[in-house]
Amino acid sequence: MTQAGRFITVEGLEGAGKTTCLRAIEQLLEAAGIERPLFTREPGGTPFGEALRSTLLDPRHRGLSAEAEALTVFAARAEHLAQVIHPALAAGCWVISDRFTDATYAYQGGGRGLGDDRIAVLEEWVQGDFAPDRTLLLDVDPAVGRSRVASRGDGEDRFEQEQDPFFRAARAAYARRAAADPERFRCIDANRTEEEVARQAREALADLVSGGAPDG
Ligand code: Z5A
Repeated sequence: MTQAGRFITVEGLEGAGKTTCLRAIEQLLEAAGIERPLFTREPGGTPFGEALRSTLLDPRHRGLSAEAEALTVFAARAEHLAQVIHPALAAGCWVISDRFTDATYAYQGGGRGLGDDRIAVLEEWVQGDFAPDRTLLLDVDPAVGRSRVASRGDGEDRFEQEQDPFFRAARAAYARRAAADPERFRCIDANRTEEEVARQAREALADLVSGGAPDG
């Protein structure tokens, strides 16, 4: 059997409910008979990327420059693309990534104030014109997202220690990305219940899934 692989990304602020959304996507793909989907994440997805992730999230690196952050996420991404994403798509698998390059535009571009231009240079260098087929943006009020994460009680990583202006700027940068590319983005109101977020996620992928079942 053959199937065309698709590259789906899920984005949003902390506590937006990406995990819930990924579960809904997994169930949707299974119900549609789409075999061997690959779930991965950024930063991470490879041993090298996971090591960089630990470093990036480590609160001891408080004050790391925006430039160093951007270069690190793209180093992890280059390896992720080469070792995981491109091979899986070439094998006909769907790849679903918890965050990708839009997160760099949001957090380093918006949150850290690096702007879009230098990120665009790195994006072109690392990805060429490769981009997700669909991006689900879980839009949540930063205060709502933060209170959900706080109730998990598992300690704060270096990003979770940031203050409201950082998250508001990241949210605004995500919104600009979505407005600039409505073909690729689907915006989900992530302030709603988990069930409602899952419903919106299924709806946002329905067209791709109906065209992506095995054809052999
Ligand atoms: N980062 C970056 O700066 N640049 C980049 O290029 C990339 C990443 C790729 C790690 O990402 C950090 O990396 C990230 C940006 C940076 N930091 N921040 N912020 P991450 O995705 O691993 O970290 P995260 O966003 O902090 O993940 P998270 O807190 O786990 O968020 P989530 O996956 O969206 O949330 P969740 O685990 O699904 O839900 C959190 C809790 O809320 C949980 O108890 C749920 O049961 C609850 N929840 C979820 N949905 C709902 C609803 N709808 N109602 C009520 N309660 C809910």
